[in-house]
Amino acid sequence: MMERTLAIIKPDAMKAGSADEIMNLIEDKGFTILEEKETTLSRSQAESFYTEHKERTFFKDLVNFMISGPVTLLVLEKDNAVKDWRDVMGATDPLEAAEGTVRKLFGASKGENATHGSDSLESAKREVAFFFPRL
Ligand code: 3AN
Repeated sequence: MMERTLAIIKPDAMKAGSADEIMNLIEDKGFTILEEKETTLSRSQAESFYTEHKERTFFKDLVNFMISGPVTLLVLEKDNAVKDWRDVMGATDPLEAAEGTVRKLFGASKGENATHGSDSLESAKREVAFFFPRL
């Protein structure tokens, strides 16, 4: 089924100058980049985007990291996009991510792990609408 998912190139990968390389990899894997927007998230935007994690111990660190610099928001489209983008990203912890995955290539730690991807079709719908209400 044709799906859309939200990807975020996080501040660590932006700072490292890896955004273009990551977008090339995304296209090489067969995704169409429907939307691309560089922005710096406000604290309230980051808190409401990650609201499902607000009871987790790392919530404050996560929000502080996500607002620490520019990010690139991407809407990706492809057959089976949600799961396929999670597979291309690799495990949350770059140390556990498979060879060739984005987090293995560009991530440093569980927090600074280069990219975000929606974890279900439902989340994808919410997350795409959160940043791109027109879609
Ligand atoms: P994923 O993004 O792979 O679905 P989750 O849902 O476990 O991972 O975590 C949500 C976000 O919180 C991730 N993007 C990750 O970078 C961050 N995170 C997870 N665990 C930690 C941690 N121990 N310390 C800091 N940030 C974390």
